Amino acid sequence: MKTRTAPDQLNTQDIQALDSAHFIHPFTDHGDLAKRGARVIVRAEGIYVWDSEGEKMLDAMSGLWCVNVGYGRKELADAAWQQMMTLPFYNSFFQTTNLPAVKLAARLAALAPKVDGRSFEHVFYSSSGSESNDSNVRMVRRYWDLLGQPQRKMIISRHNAYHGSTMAGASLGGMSGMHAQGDLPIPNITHIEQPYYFEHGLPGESADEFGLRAAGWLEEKIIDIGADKVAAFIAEPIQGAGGVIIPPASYWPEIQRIVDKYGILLISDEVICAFGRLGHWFAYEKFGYKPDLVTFAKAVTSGYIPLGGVMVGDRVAKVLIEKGGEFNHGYTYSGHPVACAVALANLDIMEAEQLPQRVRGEVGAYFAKRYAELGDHPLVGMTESCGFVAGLVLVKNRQTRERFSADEAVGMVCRGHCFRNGLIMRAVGDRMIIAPPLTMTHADIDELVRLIRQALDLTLHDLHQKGLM
Ligand code: PXG
Repeated sequence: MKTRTAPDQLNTQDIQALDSAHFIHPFTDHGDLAKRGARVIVRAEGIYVWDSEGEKMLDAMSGLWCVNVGYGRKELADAAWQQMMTLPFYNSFFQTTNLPAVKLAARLAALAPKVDGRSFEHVFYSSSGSESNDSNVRMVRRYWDLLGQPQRKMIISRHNAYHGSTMAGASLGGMSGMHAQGDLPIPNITHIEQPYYFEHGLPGESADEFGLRAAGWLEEKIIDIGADKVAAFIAEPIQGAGGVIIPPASYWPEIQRIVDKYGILLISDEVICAFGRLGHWFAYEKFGYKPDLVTFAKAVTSGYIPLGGVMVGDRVAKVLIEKGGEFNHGYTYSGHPVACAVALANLDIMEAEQLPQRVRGEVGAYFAKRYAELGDHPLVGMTESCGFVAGLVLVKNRQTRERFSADEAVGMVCRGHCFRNGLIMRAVGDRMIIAPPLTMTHADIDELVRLIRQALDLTLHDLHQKGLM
């Protein structure tokens, strides 16, 4: 029987039943969820979230790679409230604009570092990373059309990349499971292999040798397709959803050499990596490359309200603006005043607390050192981190690097132990990954590492019991 009770009077089972009856979740097997019942998250403060049973969990994933300033920031709620009372919404289609959108665009332009005189003076707004990457496809195609090279249509991406879940986003992404369900990729998108040294490095090959070889796959693909047909290369600085795949130092400079050589556009998808996550406002600065377009979302508002967009570099902006006339593309919420006001308040916090500097400095170094200590655990094949993202590989045998098979689902076993013991950590196959809030103190980092080690111990015990080790 359906009852209409105030939500705060519902108990966990009631909420789970309603959830199961009415809410289709993203990336979820609903048959399985119905059996288990969803975990109901009810509140959050700092680096912790609480569920409806009162369990407290350290959120080492910052929500979903986005709550960079941590939870409970009153300044962000105040900014939203004030903007809603002043101008909750107005569109920016018909030669109108609004103050928060203008201020934010100018602020982002000032934060984006110039490389070799190339700068980012323009911003195109959306409400998510997926939409932003759809906009990238539109902008890239328009750019080449306007330059009289409409045959330059092909966008090259990488296997195991994540660029979103819309038709173009999922096509740009390299997730085979997503392609299989939607007749994807859409035409004119192709993929090369990812720069994952642990998986694709050859015996005796150094990480830097591998990085050059992996970048070389781009050049091979360009030659294969014909350089005059290639529009752009898109990549995450570090692959996030793919499992925190950190490319060797030699990779990005070689990619830059290749895109320059063939004149193709470079799109840096920084939905995860921007806004301090790697110790810089934008991640291309960390790796020293020169993108033409930069995708952002998530931490631009620390996830408090949806906002995304594209930083449009001079090369593309000049053509779109000077030659383009009307660009037939945009969203109702492009430049949403409340989202932009929250983003401005979020950037204020990041600047006042010097969060990128913290991550790049002593706190980041402490995080890297403590995280690396997990590498001595009998289940861990290797650890790696960069700024405030980190991953480790669970292996059967540290000496031989023997991996678990996919059906042993070792990551999910470990993730289960994390949840039950007050830690939110993400599993991607046999990789366990984290992206904690940038506000973590030394004590928080100690607690995080203690909880991870505890989950690893419990996983090891579990595997022994099941005879899998
Ligand atoms: N690009 C990148 C690099 C991302 O990480 C998107 C685009 C799409 O953003 P939206 O806002 O449309 O979701 C993302 C999103 C995971 C996970 O399981 C990661 C993302 C989204 C959902 C799950 O790690 N990243």
